[in-house]
Amino acid sequence: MSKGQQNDVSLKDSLREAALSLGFCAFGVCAPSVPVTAARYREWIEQGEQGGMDWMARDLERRLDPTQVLKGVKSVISLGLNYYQPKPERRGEVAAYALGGDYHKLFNSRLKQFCEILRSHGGENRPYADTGPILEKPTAQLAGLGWQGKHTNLVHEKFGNWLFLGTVLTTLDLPPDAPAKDRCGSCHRCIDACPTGAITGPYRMDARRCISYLTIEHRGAIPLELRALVGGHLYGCDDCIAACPWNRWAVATKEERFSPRPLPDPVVLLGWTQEDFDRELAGMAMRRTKLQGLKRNACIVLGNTGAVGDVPALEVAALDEDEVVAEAAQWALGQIRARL
Ligand code: B12
Ligand code: SF4
Ligand code: SF4
Repeated sequence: MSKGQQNDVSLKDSLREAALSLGFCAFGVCAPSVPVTAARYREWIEQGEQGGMDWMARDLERRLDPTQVLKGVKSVISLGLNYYQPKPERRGEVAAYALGGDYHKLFNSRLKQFCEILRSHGGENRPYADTGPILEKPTAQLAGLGWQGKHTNLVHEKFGNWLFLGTVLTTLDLPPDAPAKDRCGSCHRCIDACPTGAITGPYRMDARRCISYLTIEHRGAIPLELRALVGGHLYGCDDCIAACPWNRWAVATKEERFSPRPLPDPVVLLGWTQEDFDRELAGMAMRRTKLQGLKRNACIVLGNTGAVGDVPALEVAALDEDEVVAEAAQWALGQIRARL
């Protein structure tokens, strides 16, 4: 090994230590190449499987090629943050990632600190977590953090399915890690666990059927034929990732910011004003669905799980000035009455 290579290795080791001391639990490096799955991404867009997430079809070449995002990029660093925690029992299930404070804030501030360290070594950097033009899962697989399971999410051998991912493009030249191997084998538990059939085959998912998409990203009415399948999910869905046997060694996160915050029953949410929403969900990722979306979701949950006690609040919601909420409430009333 030449002296230059040795320096790169020790720089990478010190960056790994810095990342771990900032609270990240996984670190890996890959070259800035177009992932081999890029063709699959194009296919996905061509088939319209992104639904209403139009931004996914924009700037496609840039999204698939890190060299178009940062001029002179030599390495891509992938980082993972553990968010596992047992879920509180409640009517109206909320995905684990959204139970506490918005992870984007914490992740971005950690990434900023990490980039300051990179800069002290002379690198120019671009940090991303979730919202940037980066395919974070294929990147993390290339950097050795884990593999994209049949549900398409990244699975880590130790932390299971409960990792947030972030990516830093850097002009520093770092030795790459070996890509992680797929360890799904003949398992198909995640596919079986999906209530809506959104995992249309191994490693393929149609976002238009996914409860996470329908309850968070989708604006307007939830398609009639999918409403009963949404079941008790109020915001997001963990069914496929929770079913994975690789979660067996998952350990609870130490991040206090992710601790579950109180959230009232869906029937109470129906009576919320905009002020209630702003006050109660301040700093939470759940705000993404907006008040209208949250009330719409609450109606679907009540339609699927509610009883006679929920009827008065739904009758008020059925007169809501928002058409989507009013229609969802009428649907829920019909479901409850049919059960009575
Ligand atoms: C859009 C998006 C969504 C969409 C679409 C989901 C999806 N699977 O892509 C919706 C809203 C549904 C969603 C839901 C969720 N999301 Co999301 N989402 C994203 C986002 C912004 C982009 C992902 C993307 O590019 N999708 C496009 C598809 C085509 O890409 P892909 O999944 O990589 O598909 C590849 C493979 O399927 C493969 N492939 C396809 N067909 C075939 C066939 C064969 C034979 C093979 C071998 C391969 C193959 O090629 C494709 C291209 O690379 C990322 C952040 C980011 N910038 O990456 C977060 C991200 C993926 N989401 C995340 C999370 C946590 C979730 C949820 C768990 C949240 C929840 N609990 O409700 C669910 C999980 C649902 C699921 N099963 O995927 C995390 C995942 C972390 C992890 N450990 O993997 C990310 C990385 C955000 C983050 N920074 O932490 N999400
Ligand atoms: S998040 Fe839920 S609906 Fe979406 S693919 Fe996974 S199990 Fe299916
Ligand atoms: S549940 Fe099974 S098939 Fe699905 S990601 Fe986990 S190991 Fe792979």
